[in-house]
Amino acid sequence: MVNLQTQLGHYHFANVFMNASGVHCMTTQELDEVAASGAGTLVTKTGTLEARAGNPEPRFAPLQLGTINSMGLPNQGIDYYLDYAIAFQAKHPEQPIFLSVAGMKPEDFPVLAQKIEDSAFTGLTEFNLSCPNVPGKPQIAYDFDTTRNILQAIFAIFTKPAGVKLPPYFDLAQFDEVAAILNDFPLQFINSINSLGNGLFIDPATDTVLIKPKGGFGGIGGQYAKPIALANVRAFRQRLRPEIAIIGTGGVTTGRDAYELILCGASLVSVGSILATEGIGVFDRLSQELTAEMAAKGKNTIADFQGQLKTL
Ligand code: RRO
Repeated sequence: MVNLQTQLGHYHFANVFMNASGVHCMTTQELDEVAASGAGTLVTKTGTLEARAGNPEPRFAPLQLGTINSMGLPNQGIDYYLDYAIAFQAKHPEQPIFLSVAGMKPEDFPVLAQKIEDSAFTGLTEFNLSCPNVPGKPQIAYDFDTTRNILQAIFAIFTKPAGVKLPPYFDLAQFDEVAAILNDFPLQFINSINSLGNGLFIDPATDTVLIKPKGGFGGIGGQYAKPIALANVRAFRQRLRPEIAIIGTGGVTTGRDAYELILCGASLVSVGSILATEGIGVFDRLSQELTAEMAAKGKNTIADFQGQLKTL
């Protein structure tokens, strides 16, 4: 019998699938809908110290093979998501969830960390180092010195299970350098990858861009991202300490896509674009498809094939 159970550190999940932060997780209603779906866990929209309205609309568009977004970190603020997570864990002690947070400046990260440290939250915290869409704010994790400094500031005070959301990298030297930084900290996980930052799509009928912020530049997700996601998960699995688990994110549209991310080393699989375009029923479809793929390959558990990509 195939089962989709997985674990990350000492946390157990009934199913490998979850939403990607940003999709279907802005409000308590959306979060409750993910919780009630076929997903194994959920993550909140990335919360900042203060609530934010985000960028002007239109700021999201579906594409033929994915999505483009420049939301600009709209969110209800850390207190809203922390309150939700603490209330959720009281109701569902067996279902650990993820809280995503980000600073608008490096000094915000230890403030966020202290708030979570001092709270009753017992789940996992994802520090988002890779938002591509706030005008004037570069993606933190492309700046390796700042990344190290932020992790130092976080782990000087933070003792709860934590991970980082990373942008896609494209050069093997970058994987070496980033993994060396990450291996110096007591991370439970990384989440790889965020959207492909600053892509551009043009409407052929009108010769205009599809979204308003930043002249049309936005993060690309969906099938465009899958090969990059596979490579990032694989490259980090080969370089990170084995205790640092990987949440694989990027382009998962079918159960086979999830199977491939797990082959590359993912312990959990999150879905963004396909959740945004297909809706909450996607979790049941993906679970059925992954179960069928595993059965066809003679794999009963995630551990039976996790990280076991074959090379030539
Ligand atoms: O809100 C966003 O514009 C956004 C964020 Br914080 C992120 O991490 N990734 C993304 O594609 N959009």
